[in-house]
Amino acid sequence: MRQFRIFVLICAFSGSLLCSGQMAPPQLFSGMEGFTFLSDGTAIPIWGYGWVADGYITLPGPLLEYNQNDFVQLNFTNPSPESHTIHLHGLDVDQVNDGVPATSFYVTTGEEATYSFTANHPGTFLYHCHVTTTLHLTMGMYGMILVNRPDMMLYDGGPAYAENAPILFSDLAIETNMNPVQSFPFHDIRPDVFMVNGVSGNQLEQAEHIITFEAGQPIALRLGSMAYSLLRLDFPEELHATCYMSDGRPLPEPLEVVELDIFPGERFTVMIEPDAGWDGYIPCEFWNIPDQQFEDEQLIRVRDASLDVPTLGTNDSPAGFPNPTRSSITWGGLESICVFDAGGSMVFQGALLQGKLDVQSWPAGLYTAILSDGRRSRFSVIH
Ligand SMILES: [Cu+2]
Repeated sequence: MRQFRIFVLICAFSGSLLCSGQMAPPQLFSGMEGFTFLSDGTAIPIWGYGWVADGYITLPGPLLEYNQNDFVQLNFTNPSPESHTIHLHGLDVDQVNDGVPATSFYVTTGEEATYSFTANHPGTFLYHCHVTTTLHLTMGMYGMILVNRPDMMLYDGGPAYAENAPILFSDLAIETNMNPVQSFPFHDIRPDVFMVNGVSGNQLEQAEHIITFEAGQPIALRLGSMAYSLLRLDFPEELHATCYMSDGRPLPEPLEVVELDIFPGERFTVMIEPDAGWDGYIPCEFWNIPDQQFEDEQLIRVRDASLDVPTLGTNDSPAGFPNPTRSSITWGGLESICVFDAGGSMVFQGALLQGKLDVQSWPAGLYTAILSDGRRSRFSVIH
């Protein structure tokens, strides 16, 4: 009887391991059939990374977060028609796990791979595909990596923060994304879309892109650039901005910052502790590097969470009806969408007739609709 009880306990324990996901760690995939929407609603083709469990790619790719000293096994699968890699930009990894194909390996179509490393240093890092790099970058194959400390200090002996705000700058050239045929020298691209966390213009006024704070609670801005442009940030004095880290290492001395230049591939950690009641913007200028010309400005809004201010959009994903469906699904008030199947392939892009999408001839399965304002809605087709 005693032995039987022990056996039951072991089963219950291993069951909880399975349930907590430890037996199946999250897996990234690469896709070449994605879309992103510009602030004017134009759909632009992208390539990129996404979680296998989600089934769609995003711009930028998913934020990867680890704790200092984690032994990371980043699982990656490539169902797309071309080879890709994950270059772990700025992390201290060995050569074979670095994702530079000539010195490590390509992940070819249909292959799976695992990148392994120990996250020794807390800080802000990046990842991107390193295959025909300029082309795969401008198509959208990049994301941010944060290595945090569980005690919420930036680094051993550093200041404590209440929250991370990941901010990834990037840009793209519409012509290249519309017709992605070949790589090109870095200085030859002339981007015409300038983005913060994958969006621009009034998309940055959506609730999910506004940095909210509680008075007295410092926020760690995790700044990184995958842009071809030079970034020039202006920190209003009410933010009390101090730079503590550069490229994943502490600065010898913290620096109060008013203006900060960020070159391609650089990362900075800037702490802000805004004045109570503040609601304003961090202006971010994009400058063309070869000819030193001003290109564009994006505004990151920072707002006291206690202010009752209306904002554009929400994180709420509108539910289609009926769901699951056999014949059609309707979203009230929507005009156009992109839909992806569970394998990450785009199966529909275009206008809806009175919010209605006919799915009668579609294979049964789980689908993700991406709405023109960037929100997502999932539904199932059954037969
Ligand atoms: Cu690639």
